[in-house]
Amino acid sequence: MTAPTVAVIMGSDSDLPTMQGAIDILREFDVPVSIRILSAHRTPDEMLGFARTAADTNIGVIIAGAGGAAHLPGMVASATTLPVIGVPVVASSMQTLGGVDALLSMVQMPAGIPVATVAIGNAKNAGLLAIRILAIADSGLRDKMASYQQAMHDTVVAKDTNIAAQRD
Ligand code: RP5
Repeated sequence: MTAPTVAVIMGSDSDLPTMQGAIDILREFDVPVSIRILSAHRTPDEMLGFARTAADTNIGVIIAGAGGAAHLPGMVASATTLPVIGVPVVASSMQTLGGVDALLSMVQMPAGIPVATVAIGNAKNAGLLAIRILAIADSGLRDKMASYQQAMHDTVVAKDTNIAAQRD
């Protein structure tokens, strides 16, 4: 069986610089990524077509980023059984409310249709959460995640040692 893919979808190519954070960390962990531009408002048929068939493909987790009236993650979640992680984007090409508009659109889902929403612009955490979900059934990925966390730990300890040397 081939390794599950994480689908990174976004409402516009203007979201790509933000969503790159998810793509980069997934590639760092050697997780296969498929990238799509699917707009809940501009290409609703394509978005629903994707969502309705995603669970029948090799996709294991969907990461969906959008800005403004960000309905993409919620609408996709309504038409799939796969876990959906939402990334609120600060839309670059329109007047926005600093991403709070997108955050509230994603996080205030009605009971029954969950979207696991990360912080505004924090696509990296969406990627890491997707990896943790896939790691439930993949011990190799679990080991990589443990190493990643250990490296972060060691970095902070080194910084603490360094700052202590300057302080004392
Ligand atoms: C949303 O509208 C997209 O996710 C994007 O963040 C925002 C603006 O899109 P563009 O006008 O830049 O294509 O649907």
